[in-house]
Amino acid sequence: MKIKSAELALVCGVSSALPRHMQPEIAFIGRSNVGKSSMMNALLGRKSLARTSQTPGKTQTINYYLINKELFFVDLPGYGYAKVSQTTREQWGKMIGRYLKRSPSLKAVFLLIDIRHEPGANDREMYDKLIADGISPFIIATKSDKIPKAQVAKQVSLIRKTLGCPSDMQIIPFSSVSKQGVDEIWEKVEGVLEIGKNDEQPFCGTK
Ligand SMILES: Nc1nc2c(ncn2[C@@H]2O[C@H](COP(=O)(O)OP(=O)(O)O)[C@@H](O)[C@H]2O)c(=O)[nH]1
Ligand SMILES: [Mg+2]
Repeated sequence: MKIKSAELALVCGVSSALPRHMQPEIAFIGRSNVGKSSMMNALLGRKSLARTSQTPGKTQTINYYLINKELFFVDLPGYGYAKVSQTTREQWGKMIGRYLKRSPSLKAVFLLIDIRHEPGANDREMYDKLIADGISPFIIATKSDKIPKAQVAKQVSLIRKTLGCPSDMQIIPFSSVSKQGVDEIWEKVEGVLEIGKNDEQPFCGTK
């Protein structure tokens, strides 16, 4: 997809009502610091549309980026950041849960996992929650430039095994530095949009 425009169109707080619009939504979720903002910027070919940070746990809102006026990238708050209170963490959990259940235009979810590590309890919980909600996510193994190429397949297998993904669920190695995976992810997004085009009712392609 050629990016003609991309802008932060809406920011949704913990208690705000979820917006309703006609454009489909593609959501991105993952542990705080997993590389979500960097990935969105890499996908959009922008340096700093989605703010990246050295300080994890900064995004406490749901950010809607409108792309070419035709779809939204939805940046969900990063989970699993230790240095916030239990109450804040619960609020985030609820916010994410509410979004996943209620957003009528949600078409697909990308779940980001750091390729260097075995998925943690939070990642497994998120994966299980998505599956329980009837959403089969696309898994992105981020920061692939940080490990030797020869280890990529092994780490991908570890992610698959730890999360319990079915063998036909694709896990896409990605790096916002080398740009590995950018084309594959766009292919997935475009595929989902294509499937959704004929639906009267906005839906999640995998719901
Ligand atoms: N080497 C490398 N570093 C990355 C990559 N993606 C993100 N980072 C770094 O990881 C940190 C967190 O990235 P950010 O995109 O803000 O993560 P977010 O909290 O998930 O949105 C920043 O210091 C980024 O520069 C990547 O693909 N490769
Ligand atoms: Mg971020």
